[in-house]
Amino acid sequence: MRNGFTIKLAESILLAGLLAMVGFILLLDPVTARSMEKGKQVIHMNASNFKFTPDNLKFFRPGPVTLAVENISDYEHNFTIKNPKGQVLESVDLPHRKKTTVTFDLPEPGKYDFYCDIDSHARLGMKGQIQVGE
Ligand SMILES: [Cu+2]
Repeated sequence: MRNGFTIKLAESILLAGLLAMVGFILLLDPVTARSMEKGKQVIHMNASNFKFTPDNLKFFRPGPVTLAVENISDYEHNFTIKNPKGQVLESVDLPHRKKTTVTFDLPEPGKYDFYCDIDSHARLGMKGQIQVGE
């Protein structure tokens, strides 16, 4: 009876620890956690003056990505992404106070730079990177 209780208690503590760990990982890095889901990957991103949030995304493998980019500022912005060779993959304007959905393929492992192509916004910090693979 006493031993059974002790084992049950140890199991409960172990389980609680595991759940806490999983919760912590999800809290710590929601983007990476979400990228582990199968199928279509939809990531929410904010565009403001002069920053994308998040500005750094990682995916384990190549594939299609859908970004829901919300321009939370009162100014026009743009989302342009280049492939690892520096060629423009996709470029969409982001009307102010609106959410714009953009879908593109990340065909190969590597680093994909994205930025706002309006005036000097990228130089002011409106840029980021998507990494595919290790
Ligand atoms: Cu901009």
